[in-house]
Amino acid sequence: MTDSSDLPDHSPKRPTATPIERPVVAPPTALFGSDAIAEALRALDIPYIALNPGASFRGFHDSLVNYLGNEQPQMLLCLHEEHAVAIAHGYAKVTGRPMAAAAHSNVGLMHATMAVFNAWCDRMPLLLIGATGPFDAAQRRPWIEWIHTARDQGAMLRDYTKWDDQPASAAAARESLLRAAWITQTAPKGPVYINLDVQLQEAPLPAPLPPIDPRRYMPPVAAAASDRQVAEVARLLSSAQRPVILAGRVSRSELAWNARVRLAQALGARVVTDLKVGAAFPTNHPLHAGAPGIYASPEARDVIAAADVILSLDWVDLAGTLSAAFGPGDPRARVIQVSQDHTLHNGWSMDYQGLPAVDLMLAADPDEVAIALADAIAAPQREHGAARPAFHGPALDGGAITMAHLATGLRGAVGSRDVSLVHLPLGWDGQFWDFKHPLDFLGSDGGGGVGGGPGISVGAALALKGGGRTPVCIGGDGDFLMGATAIWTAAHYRIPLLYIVANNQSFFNDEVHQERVARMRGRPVENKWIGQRIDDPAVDIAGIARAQGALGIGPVRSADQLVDAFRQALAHVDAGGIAVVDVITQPGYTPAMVAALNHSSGQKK
Ligand SMILES: Cc1ncc(C[n+]2csc(CCOP(=O)(O)OP(=O)(O)O)c2C)c(N)n1
Ligand SMILES: [Mg+2]
Repeated sequence: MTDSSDLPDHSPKRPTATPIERPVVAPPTALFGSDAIAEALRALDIPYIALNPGASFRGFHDSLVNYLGNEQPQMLLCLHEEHAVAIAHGYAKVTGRPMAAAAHSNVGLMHATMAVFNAWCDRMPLLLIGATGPFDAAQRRPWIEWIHTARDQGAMLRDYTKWDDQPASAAAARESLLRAAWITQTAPKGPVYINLDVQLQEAPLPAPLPPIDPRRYMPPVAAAASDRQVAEVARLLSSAQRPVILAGRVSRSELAWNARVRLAQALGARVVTDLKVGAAFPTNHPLHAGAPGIYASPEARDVIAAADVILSLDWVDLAGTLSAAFGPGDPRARVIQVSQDHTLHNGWSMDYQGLPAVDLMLAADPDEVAIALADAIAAPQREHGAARPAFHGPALDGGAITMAHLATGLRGAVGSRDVSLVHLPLGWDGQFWDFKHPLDFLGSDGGGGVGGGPGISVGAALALKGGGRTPVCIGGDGDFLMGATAIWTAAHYRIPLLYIVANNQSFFNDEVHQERVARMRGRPVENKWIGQRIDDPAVDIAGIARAQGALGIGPVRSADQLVDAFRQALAHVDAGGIAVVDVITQPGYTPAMVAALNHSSGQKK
């Protein structure tokens, strides 16, 4: 059996950014080191390379334009390296496949790092190409190539990449790219980094590289559980009284989605899902417990606490969720974990979370295991009542806008069209919007790095382009303002996207924290906004959008204007554009979110 990327592909057809930026002519033969490197990228079927330019990869840049003709991969110019990586991250969230990104020697890479961390924590593939001034010091141009040469650039991101390399010849660079492409796509997926010496890129090729077939260097890695393990888990689950499935990091495959539904229905298992990762189970299904959240809802916690057997399909933070449900000490239920994530854990990043109690561990792909279990447990599908009714939103009157109004207005404007929510704000409540398909929601930024939202949304929109789904981002104002210039890349390459800013005019998450501290210390809560509020002057978010060639609408201040504003924006998106709608939104989080933020460090579990 193979990795989930080999499951039948239900993702939209490979999209293309609008073909602009066509070079005049392309020469026929590979003459330089970077020509061979660019050729290897093409052979690896890398569709795009998002970048901000730099002299350290000017040879490679030339090869992409003048040797490959800026096609396959096509360059996507970005205004910040963080966006280049975030775009690749968003693209991978939809397709499960890597795009390339390139970052200039050390300073560009420094800009890129937070986005690499986000992709790492989200376990998304990414082929990051960097460059360095000549490693041979005798060849360095004065000053600039000295400041842009660092002993070990890979060290900057070695702790949150799967692998990195600094090859010393064109032949070695090609091998390095093949290895990188294989590693990044092999589960658990994650970013890889290759650093290209400027001299290696610019040196003439001594001789053409012998042709190779890259497919022979991408062996699928067996990721299925053994028949014996599947039988054992099937037996445990079938004899459980109150089985619960925690559907975590799974792929966008429809086949695996349907298998999870079959499995839950055959077992009568309750299912919990999570807003940190993409949609994993129909949220309106009668077996789905509570609404998905960044933290488990009270209903989800109750269902978990009552379970006798728990099947975790690579659930993010299994230990934290179990302790939130069962309290301190060992969980009462038997716990089955399906995950290969431990193979990535290292001593630097604690994104591996707490150590969960696990009675049975399948180091296997969660999609493969769900399919195998659904096939093994051939019990008749039980009746489970009617689907949960859709969210009944508040009246869209002339009053101030809450997140519930925003969701209701969006629902009114999109009607029955297929929408992918590519990013959601911290104040979102999972009950606002049902997920009925793996592409209905793509999960969060992974690493909690604010500013990732715009780039991730643009990358996801790129991958969804031409696939019949409308990409919609709803993001915080703080997140938008940190990453706002990613909008230009979408405008420039005609990537359709509806971007709604839930503008509470604050880094509100941290107002909640200041309130908590004030209460703990008996100090005035009224001061919580200081150093948090983004006002006086209020930022003209629609203006920032317009200034980059997007349609900018707003600020929208009353709920009765929402549907019209969103309809106007959608018309622009349907015509191939990016629209940004600034919605002045009342601050507020779900009770589960507030409780989690107020759980102070050092507090007993
Ligand atoms: C790069 C980065 N800087 C700071 C933070 C701390 N932080 C977490 S949430 C948040 C506020 C984000 O603001 P916004 O997107 O407007 O969402 P809101 O909190 O208002 O719901 C901040 C500053 C972070 N997570 N990442
Ligand atoms: Mg905010």
